[in-house]
Formats: sequence, C-alpha cells, structure tokens
Amino acid sequence: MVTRKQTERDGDAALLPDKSRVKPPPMFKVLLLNDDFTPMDFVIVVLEKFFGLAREQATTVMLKVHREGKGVCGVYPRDLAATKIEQVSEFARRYQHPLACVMEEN
Ligand code: TYC
Repeated sequence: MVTRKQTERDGDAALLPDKSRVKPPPMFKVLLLNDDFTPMDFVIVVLEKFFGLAREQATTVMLKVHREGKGVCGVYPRDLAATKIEQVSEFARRYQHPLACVMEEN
C-alpha cells in the first residue's frame, strides 16, 4: 500500500536534482584554543553561555583545552559555527581576554 505521505515524499524528491535529495549539510567543529592569560573560570562561563554545556562538562572541556592546546565545544552547520565564533570573540574582547575560537570542517 502506498500512503499519501509516501507519494508526497517521492513526488518532492523527484523534483530535486539527484545530489540534493538526501545529502546532509557540511558540519564544522568549533574549537577553543589555549592561551596563558584567559582565566579558567571565564572559559567555563563561555562554554556554558554559548555552547549550552553544564558546569561539569564545561570544566572537562576547559581542562582538555588547557592541557592539550585545543578542544571541541560543539559541531554545527557553517553559519551557526561562524555565529558562535563571532559571539565568543566579542565576549572575550569585551573582557579583554585573548581567548581564541576557530572552526574546522568535520
Ligand atoms: N591556560 C589558561 C590558564 O591557565 C586557561 C585556558 C583554558 C585558557 C582554555 C584558554 O581556551 C582556553 N588560565
């Protein structure tokens, strides 16, 4: 039996070029980079405020960045990743910390 939903789905797909039918958007990791000056507590606040991490998770990521030089805050489509980086950079600048935030394609 072919449902109306299936017919609609197949009908829509038939109108699209082969490639755009099922391809997910490219995803980008947003990373924090370590430096010698930004306070640990400030980095934890950034991870909570902009990446929605709970305090314990935020602390784990901050310590990973501190020890290993960089760490992943989240994975997003390009525009959202760019917005996060902009927001973090503006917030760090406002408090005069050199905290750096970058993206990498997944
Ligand atoms: N290394 C910093 C310190 O010792 C802490 C820090 C962690 C800074 C993560 C930046 O992305 C960072 N105060």
